[in-house]
Amino acid sequence: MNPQSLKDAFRKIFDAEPILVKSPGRINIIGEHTDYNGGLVMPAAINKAVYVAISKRDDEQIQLYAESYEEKYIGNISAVSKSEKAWANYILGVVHGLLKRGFELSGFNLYIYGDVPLGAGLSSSAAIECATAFALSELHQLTIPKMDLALIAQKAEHEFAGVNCGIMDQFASVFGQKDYAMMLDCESLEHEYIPLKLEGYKLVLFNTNVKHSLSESAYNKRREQCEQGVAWVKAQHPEVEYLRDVSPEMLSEYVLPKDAEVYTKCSYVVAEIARVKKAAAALKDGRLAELGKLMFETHEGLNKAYEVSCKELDFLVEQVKEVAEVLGARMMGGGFGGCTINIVKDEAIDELTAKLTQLYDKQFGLNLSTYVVETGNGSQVVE
Ligand code: GAF
Repeated sequence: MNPQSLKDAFRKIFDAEPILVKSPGRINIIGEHTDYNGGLVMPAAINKAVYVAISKRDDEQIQLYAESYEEKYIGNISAVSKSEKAWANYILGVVHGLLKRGFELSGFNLYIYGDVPLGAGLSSSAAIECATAFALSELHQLTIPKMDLALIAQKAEHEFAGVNCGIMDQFASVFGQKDYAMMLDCESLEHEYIPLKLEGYKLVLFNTNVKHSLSESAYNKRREQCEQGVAWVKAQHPEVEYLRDVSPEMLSEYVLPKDAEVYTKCSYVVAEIARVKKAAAALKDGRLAELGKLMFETHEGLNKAYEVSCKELDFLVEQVKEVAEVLGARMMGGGFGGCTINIVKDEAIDELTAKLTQLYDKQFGLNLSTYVVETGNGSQVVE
């Protein structure tokens, strides 16, 4: 849907003139499950986004319309609480967060549409939250700093969607820049834009089109395991706040004797943070083969140690391991489904896609979707 037809659709439903904003989905090149450990991540925003058209109302009502579900939600600004409609919760969580921070909001009409594939690990939920936060800020001229928009959006995910996520997805959605990846320090929130120069290669996503039900509970459990590991180290080293402050030696000394599983999970995170540093240097120097190798290592860690992969993702990574034109591949995002991210030589993309599609269908009887990544800009007003 183009911006004009989106605005038309809004006018038809709400009989009012909207402001239109958008906020993109994201990829992550490397740095998985490190964000909530105060570690490093390297995401980029993509050119698929969630669009929010919005206008003020004269009353206190909140009227939401989701294009993809053809469904309406009606509530009131003075009594914002969780809804049975999962899609509405991402929006309501943001409204709740803004009110809690003392921002005054009027009633509003909101129309939501997006082309970020759902459940594909491309952060459609963060894109909804960030688009909503940005739209409400623009509508009420709140001039909320960008980082606060991302933090409010993250809080909405915690409180209204029940996932104790880190800041990576919301950060990427708000701060993305076309042709750049970002290396974000999730403790200090300092970040650096790194040109995504892939010289003859492209980032390709293969979407398993599965999302195993484990994903949310396992995500929260992993976070708890990491926090447990930190608590054991902290008892001896009070200065330690996150796993990013912990060394492999500390894990062997204080965590391994307590719980081998927690040790394995924490060790993956500590190793992954070190890999992001190496990957950033490799990307800056154009050493793509090295970057690719690190991505394969990340997958190995996510599969064997962190245990957030699944057979479909493993299959797709395994199939490209010996393909010379693929420099690296790994599962991307929280896990248990969604996409793999691959660095693939331009000329090889079509043939590889055809081959993998066939193999994936044969193995699982499932359709494989492919996206050749194009990066995009973060939250913005659309004229
Ligand atoms: C999900 C979460 F939302 C992110 O915060 C991040 O932890 C990611 O999984 C794993 O790296 O996308």
